[in-house]
Amino acid sequence: MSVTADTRAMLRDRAAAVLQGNDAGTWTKASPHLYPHQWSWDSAFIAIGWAHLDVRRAMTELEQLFAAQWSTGMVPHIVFRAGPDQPYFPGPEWWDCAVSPAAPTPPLRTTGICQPPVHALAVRRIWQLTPPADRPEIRARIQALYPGLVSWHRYLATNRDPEGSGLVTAYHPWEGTDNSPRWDRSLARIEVAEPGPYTRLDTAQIGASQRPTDWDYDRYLWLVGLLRKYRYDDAEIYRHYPFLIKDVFFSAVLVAANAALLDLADIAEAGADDREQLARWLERGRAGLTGCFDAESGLCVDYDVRAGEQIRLRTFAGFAPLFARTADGAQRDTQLRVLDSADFCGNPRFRWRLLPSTSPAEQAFQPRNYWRGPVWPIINWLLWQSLRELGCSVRADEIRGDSLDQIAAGEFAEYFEPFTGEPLGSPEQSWTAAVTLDWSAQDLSS
Ligand code: 2M8
Repeated sequence: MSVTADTRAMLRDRAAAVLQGNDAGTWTKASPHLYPHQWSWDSAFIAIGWAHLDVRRAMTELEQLFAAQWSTGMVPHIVFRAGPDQPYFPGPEWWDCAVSPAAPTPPLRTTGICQPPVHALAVRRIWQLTPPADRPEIRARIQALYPGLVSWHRYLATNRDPEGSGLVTAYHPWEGTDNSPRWDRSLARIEVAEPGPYTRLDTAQIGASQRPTDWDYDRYLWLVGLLRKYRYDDAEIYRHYPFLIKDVFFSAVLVAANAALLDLADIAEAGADDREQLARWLERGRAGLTGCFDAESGLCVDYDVRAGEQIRLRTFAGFAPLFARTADGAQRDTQLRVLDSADFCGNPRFRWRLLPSTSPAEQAFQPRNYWRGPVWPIINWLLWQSLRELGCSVRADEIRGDSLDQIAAGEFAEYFEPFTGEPLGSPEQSWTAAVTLDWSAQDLSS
């Protein structure tokens, strides 16, 4: 059953109200209670949502985030902005980023890791949505932000890829998809994991069965302790640290983001050097992903640098070639077939034909647990964007329609149970509202 145009317009208004409710003026809380600070990739999606309401506010969101950029170019995964009345664990004291000379100076306080670089995609969307009268101002603001975006991509293409493989090395499960089973074996290999006493705040708000386990948290926090010990220095981390993963999803987002920066190069009046470098990173990223494509499963596989082994699991990340808008037609067709197989969107028991975070065919699949099974709207938004750019507009539009139906039934949840569509995690999650605004605009304009 599909919702009517009126219901869609109401959904759009409710999505706008969620963003406005989480708006802190110049930045937006990722969600009202569970995530009260500014998160990196959340902010990028949020900026896309704001662009439908106010392009200036959308730019401000990203400018605030980039104000906390490290001197290495890294955009930190959290900028701690909420006051002590809105606690979050682990907070800035746990990260103690002042140990790094690259961290921004107080009062700015951040974490010392990063998340997928969706930001350039957001800037391109903002520009597309900018009304003619606002173009001079927004163009100037994009020009001012562009060098920061290039230096962010440079950080990922160099410090996070000293091998020059085209693949970004993730340092921590918190670099995007927290308790994905992709990390299970690598986390299990960590020998000591005694981070010291701590109290989780997340499970006081959300049922523990929908969140990472204490076993996971022990390892997450232990790894933060090691990063702190190495003073967040990439070379030191590469020498000693136990968790280094070539993350195909992160790498695919970087490919798409490099393409977006190239699309913006004229608007930003980028120099020839930047353009050449972006094109080189883009090609290197594509080649890197091709190198981890597994023809048998039709999926891309992550790689554990320390263990020297591939991570063979069926998760959404395996569709990295689609997320990177692969130029290889045969690879694209294989991926589209696997995407709609019973292992993913085509599972006959699914309520909607959407991409789950983990395949129901995996032993590790848990339909109500965070990144181990549920459907995430932002992942389906990235897939929708890619499919459109790859010319698969019919399938893309189905994903958009099903996603909107799911959100209409489930009220801007953080993630959804794939068989029942039950809303899970945090309610009023900003990025769910933001992608709803972007998807709804397609209805209202058609
Ligand atoms: C989730 O992660 C945070 C830690 O960063 C948490 O569980 O406390 C993830 O879904 C992450 O990707 C997301 O950016 C963040 C805020 O929505 O929540």
